Amino acid sequence: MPYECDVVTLFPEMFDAITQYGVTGRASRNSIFRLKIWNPRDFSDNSHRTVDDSPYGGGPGMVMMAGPLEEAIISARKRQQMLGIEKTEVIYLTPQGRRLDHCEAKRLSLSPGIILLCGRYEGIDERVIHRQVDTEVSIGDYVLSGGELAAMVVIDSVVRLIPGTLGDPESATQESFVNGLLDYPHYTRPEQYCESSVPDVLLSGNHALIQRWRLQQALGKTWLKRPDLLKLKEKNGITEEEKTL
Ligand code: 6GU
Repeated sequence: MPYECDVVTLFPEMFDAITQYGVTGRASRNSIFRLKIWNPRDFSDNSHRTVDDSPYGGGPGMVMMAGPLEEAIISARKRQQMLGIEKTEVIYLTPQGRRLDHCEAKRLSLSPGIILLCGRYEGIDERVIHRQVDTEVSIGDYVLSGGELAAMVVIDSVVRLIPGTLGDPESATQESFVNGLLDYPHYTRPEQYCESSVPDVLLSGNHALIQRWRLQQALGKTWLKRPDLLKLKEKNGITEEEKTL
């Protein structure tokens, strides 16, 4: 069964970026995940398909109205229910949410499906959050013009963790953050490039030595660029696999 992603958005076409290209495009074609888009405009109560209105209390910009948004979410819930998914988590993309990290992506990848709610304008009517949203997720401390790019970041980070998405199943376990460290450096042909050569150990054919070198490199790079990650690693201890290196 595919991982079921229902997305509520005013800009359905933006999601072609994940269904048509690269790793997520292949995962979509191979039915590893399925994307179903719900446009709040289709749930508007007037012929102009209005979905926004001015904010109570005044102030700049517009706010997404509760009605069309909630109807779209309810339709998404019903679709997931029909597929046997009972209590689908509804996630609102907002800079006020908890920051997305590998752990959260992993957690979401273990559920059968999610509903992602993308806001536009100044935001959405607070009552939709109270009534329908389970989790608020941010992708970093900056403001985007809407939740769509953030939703695609969530989907990409989740889908690549689903078994079958990546060609080589090892690539998902070798990556940055999976072991709590940054990635090790990569090299390919040519062996000599502008006076710079590939580290000898990678040409040695000694797999144990290569694994050990890669762990050293990952540790060094993490220490230099992201020492905060090492603090976490200290707390969690080294893995059984790392002990063998
Ligand atoms: Cl999830 N949404 C929006 N609109 N802006 C953001 C964000 C999300 N995360 C960081 N900035």
